[in-house]
Amino acid sequence: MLDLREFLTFTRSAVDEALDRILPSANLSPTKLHEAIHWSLFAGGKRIRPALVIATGRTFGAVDEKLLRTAAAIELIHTYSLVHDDLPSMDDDDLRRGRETCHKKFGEATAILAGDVMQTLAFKTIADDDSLDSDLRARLISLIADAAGTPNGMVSGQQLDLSAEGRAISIDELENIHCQKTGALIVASATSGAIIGEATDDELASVEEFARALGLLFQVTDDLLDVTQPTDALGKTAGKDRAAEKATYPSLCGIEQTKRLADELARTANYSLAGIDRDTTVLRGLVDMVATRTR
Ligand code: GRG
Repeated sequence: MLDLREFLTFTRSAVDEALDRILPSANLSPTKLHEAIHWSLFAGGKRIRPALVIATGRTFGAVDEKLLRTAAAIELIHTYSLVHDDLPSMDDDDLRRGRETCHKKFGEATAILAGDVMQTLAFKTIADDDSLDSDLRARLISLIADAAGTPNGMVSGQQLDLSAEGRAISIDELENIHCQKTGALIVASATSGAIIGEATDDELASVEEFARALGLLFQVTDDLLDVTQPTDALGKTAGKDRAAEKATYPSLCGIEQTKRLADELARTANYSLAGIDRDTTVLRGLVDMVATRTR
């Protein structure tokens, strides 16, 4: 297995190449729409979800050729969710991935449409992926649609989050919001890779357990970064949660307790990998990277 930094450099450029092949050119009419999509996608996102698809797939012996389009499809869904999340009717943010948000640059209507295209293109990408047999494509589309939508996916998590604004919520409620809003797509990334790699049902159960802990760890570290890092380092507006009086792990249980929770989630994620009799070095590296990230 490659060293983690090499692995992340490779996945970033391979996924960017795949996205470039999948996307309509930015010069194609209507250019405003296509430019908005390119603006949002090629803006220096961390590409954690595609890295997870590829790392998990390789763990179970899948070749990159079979993983890359699904990895790119999940990045398309993730980026659409960020574009819509930044809209004035949702989080109303001006800065994303270190540059102007899509609606600030291209206007609100185009940002909505750019998000719509990224979502539909994601599912078309998997439907058209002739490196995978058709049953597998249908299984991936169903799995990813559940994770991106409702009743327990990203969109329902976003609705729960919006509905919780301005009122007190419990830790359990917060965990439920995050498992849906952020966790579901992270779990789908790992399980997609495992399914493409033909993992057994037992292995799949361990991957799900691993990714559930990783997804929550990702959100807990996001909450910590919001209060500990400046806007420049994050590439998005820092301190937004506090300004919006949003419930977060630090606001509900304090910074030190939140750090302990992050340690515990990292241990749970690594412990879940112990149930998989494969080389899980890169997956462990990803846990460490999420636990210690600074943006
Ligand atoms: C609008 C349908 C809809 C859903 C939005 C994901 C989401 C749901 C909202 C984002 C709000 C947010 C800041 C959540 C915290 C965790 C998170 C998803 C951070 C952004 O993901 P990164 O850090 O971003 O992987 P990059 O830019 O690196 O890809």
